[in-house]
This record gives sequence, structure tokens and C-alpha cells, in this order.
Amino acid sequence: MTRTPRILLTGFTAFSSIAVNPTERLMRRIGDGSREFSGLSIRTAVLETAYDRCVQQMDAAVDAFRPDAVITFGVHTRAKAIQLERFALNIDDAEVPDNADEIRLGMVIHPDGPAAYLSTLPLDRIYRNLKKAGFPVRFSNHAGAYVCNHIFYHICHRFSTAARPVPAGFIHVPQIAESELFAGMDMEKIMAAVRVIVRTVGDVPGEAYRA
Ligand code: PCA
Repeated sequence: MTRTPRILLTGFTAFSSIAVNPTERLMRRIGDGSREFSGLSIRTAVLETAYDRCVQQMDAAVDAFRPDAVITFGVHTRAKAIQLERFALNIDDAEVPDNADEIRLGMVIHPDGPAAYLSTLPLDRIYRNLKKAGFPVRFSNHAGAYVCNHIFYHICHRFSTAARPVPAGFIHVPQIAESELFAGMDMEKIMAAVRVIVRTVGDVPGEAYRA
């Protein structure tokens, strides 16, 4: 028996020099139980751009919703395309403070975890579908070593021991074009790309969505 796939989507708040985080806007627009995605049960959360807090918020959202798939989104300042992140690295290492004023340099995230996790989202399918629909998209081998990588590593670590497979991963989007000097993407276009991504993840048949 298959049931409606539950997909958790997350974005991040503004941070550092990013006054408007498109992924927070995305989450507010999609909202909980979005009717845009018929046949899917969608829950959204906006995570604080802070190493510890975002993990607490993610765990609370996962515990409450028990999703079948988790897609986390963040903004990449210099991205010109949707960036499908392949590897989460077991390291926090950024000179930029998080929103709790914490700077982490060369700190291992989980001492008992592997050096990296590979995203379990269907990245090839997402790439193909975005390309087909005309969106700029590229693969990226890692999501940096700041808060986005931190949450990416955390969810992969959490689901690595789950009783059933829960596809999980991280995708970077560009800044909103009007707030950006040399890169960026129109908000409507980012939103449309996210629709394609969510649909693709929701369409993946198999184990994950079996009751
Ligand atoms: N981007 C940052 C953190 C929050 C966000 O949206 C990053 O790439 O780490």
C-alpha cells in the first residue's frame, strides 16, 4: 500500500550580508499543506542560520512530521544557477559568524560520522527535469562549510541509521535578482524551479513512500 508522500522543505533566515534570504520567502510562499502540490503532503520550516539552533529546529520538524523525504534549501551568494549539492562534509569551517555570533573554524560536526555523505535525493532526475524545463542548473560537489553544509550533514547523518530510506539532501539557490549586483535569479523563477524539484522528489517511486 502506498500513501501520500510526506515531504519536508526547509529554508534559512537572513544572515550576515544577506538581507533577504530567498529560501525563507520560498517557505513562506509554499506554506504548510500547500495545495500547489496535489498528491503530496508538504510541510515547510524556516531554520535559523545558526549551527546549533537549525539542528534543533530540523529535529523538531522531523519528529513532528515524520517525512518520507527532506529537501533543504539555502542561498548561495555567487550562484547563477540552481546548485544540486552532492556531498555533505563533516566539517564546520567558515569565518562568517552565524546568527548566534558563533564562528566555527575546522570543527568536526560528528566525531563518529564519516568524512562525507552523498545526497540521497534523486539529483540526476532533478537535473534532467530542471534542464528540460529550461532552468539554469549545475551540480556542485559540496555546499561549503557553513550552516548549509552543517544541516545537510546533520540530516544525512540522522537518516543514515533510519529503519527505512528517507531521501534527504541540500540544494542551493541564487540570490534574488533585484537584491544582487552581479548574480541572481528572479524570485518567480526560483519558485518555479523549486516546484519542479519537489515534484521530481515526490514522483520517485519505491520504498520510501510505502506505508
Ligand atoms: N546559505 C548559507 C547559510 C544559510 C543560507 O541560506 C550557506 O550557504 O551556508
